[in-house]
Amino acid sequence: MRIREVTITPVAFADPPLLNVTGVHEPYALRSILQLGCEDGVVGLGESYGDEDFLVLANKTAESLVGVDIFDLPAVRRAAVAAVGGGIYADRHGLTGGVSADKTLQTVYSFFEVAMLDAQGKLLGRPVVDLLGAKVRDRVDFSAYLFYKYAAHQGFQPDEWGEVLTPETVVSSARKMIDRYGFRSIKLKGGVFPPAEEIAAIQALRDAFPEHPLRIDPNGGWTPATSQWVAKELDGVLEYLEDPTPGIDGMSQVAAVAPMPLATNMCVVEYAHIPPAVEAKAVSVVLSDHHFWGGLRLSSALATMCETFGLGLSMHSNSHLGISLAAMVQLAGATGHLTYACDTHWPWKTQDVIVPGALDFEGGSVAVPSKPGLGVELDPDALGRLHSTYLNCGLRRRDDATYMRRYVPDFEPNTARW
Ligand code: GKR
Ligand code: MG
Repeated sequence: MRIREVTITPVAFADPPLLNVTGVHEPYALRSILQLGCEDGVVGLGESYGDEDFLVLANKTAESLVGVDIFDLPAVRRAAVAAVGGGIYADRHGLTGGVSADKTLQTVYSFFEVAMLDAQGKLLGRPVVDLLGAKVRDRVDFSAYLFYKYAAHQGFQPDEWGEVLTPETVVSSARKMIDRYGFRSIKLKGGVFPPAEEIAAIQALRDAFPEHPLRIDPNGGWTPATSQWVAKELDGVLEYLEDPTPGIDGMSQVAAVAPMPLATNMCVVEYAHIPPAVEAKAVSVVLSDHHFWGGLRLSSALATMCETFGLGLSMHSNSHLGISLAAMVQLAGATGHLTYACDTHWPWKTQDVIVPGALDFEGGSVAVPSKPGLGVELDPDALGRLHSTYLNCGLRRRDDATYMRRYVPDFEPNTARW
C-alpha cells in the first residue's frame, strides 16, 4: 500500500501560563498534525512540534513521500536526510537540551515514522504496540506534572487552576490533579524561584503525599554547587533529581555527591551523548522522547541501550495533544525497561484534535489502546478549529522568554542562574 497524499496541518491550542526557567508558556501551544493518506483510504496520523522552522523541514520531507510504500521506512529516512540536508532545527526555548544535525534529522524522521506505523497497524488490523514487539504492560503510568503558574494570561480569563506560586498552592494543585487523574507520583517543574523556595514546595508535597515518589526539574537552572546543596537537602525525599544543572560535566559533578539518581532530558538527547555520559557517570536515568529520539522503533532501541548500561528510563513530555499521547502509550506499552512513571502535560490542556475517550486516565495510568494503529481517531472539525486558532493567534514559534517580559520586564532566561 502506497502513500497517496501527505497533509501537514499546524494547530494551536489553549495553554495556561505555566512557568519554567526560560519564562512562561504563551496563550497557545503549537503542534503540527500529519495525515498520511494511503491507497485503500487508510490514513496514518502523526504529531510533533509546531514551530515554523520545524514545519519547513517537515513540509520539505513530505514532498518526496507520495508513492512510497507504507512499510518503506528507509525511504522516509532518505527523504528526511535530503530535506534536512545537515541543517539544524533549534527549538529556541532550549528546554529539550542541545541541538545538532543528528537530533534535527531524528526529529523530522520521527514525525513521519509514527504516522507510517499508525498506517501499518491500521492495514494489518493490529495496534502499534504489536509492531514494536508486543505489549509488556496493559497500562502505562504517568506522573502528576505540576507547574508554578500565573492565574491568567494577560487579557484572558483566569483558568481553572488559578495562581500557583507558593508551597501551599503547589500542594493544592497536586491534590486537584491527583483527585482527577489518580496519579501515583509527582513531578514539579522548578527553576522558577530561588531553590530554597522550591525545596520548601517539595517538602510540602512530601508532607501532603507521603507515599508519592517525587521529582523536581529546574531544566538546568542551578549551578553545580547549588545542585549539590539541593541534592543534599532533599536526601531521602526525591526518587530522582532531573537536570539540576546544564551539561554532562556539570551533571557529573552533581552526581558524584547526590544521594539520589540524576535524570535528564537535556544533556543526553542523542545517541552520541550516551558514551560520554556513561563514562562521566553523569546520569542514572534517561528521559526518552520519541519526538526527537528518532521515533518509536529507535526509542525502543534506546531502552535496550539504557538497560545495557544500567541506566533507568523514564519519558519526557512537552505540551502535546492526543496523537502524541497515543504514540507515547503505545511505545511505553512495548517497553520492558521503563523504570519510572512517564511525564505528560495532558492535564493542562482543554482542547484536542482526536475523538475523546480513547486515552482516559485511571489510577494515574492509561490503558494501551488495542484498536489498530495508534488507536485514536482524528476529529476533522476539531482539527479545523485548532488550525483556525493557529492562523489567527499570530504565534509561529514557541518563545517563553519574550512573553515572560510582559510579566517581568527585565527577565533574562539564563540556565544555572542560581
Ligand atoms: O512545558 O515548560 C515546559 C517544560 O519545561 C518542557 O518544555 C520541558 O521540555 O517538560 C520538559 C522537561 O521535562 O524538561
Ligand atoms: Mg526535564
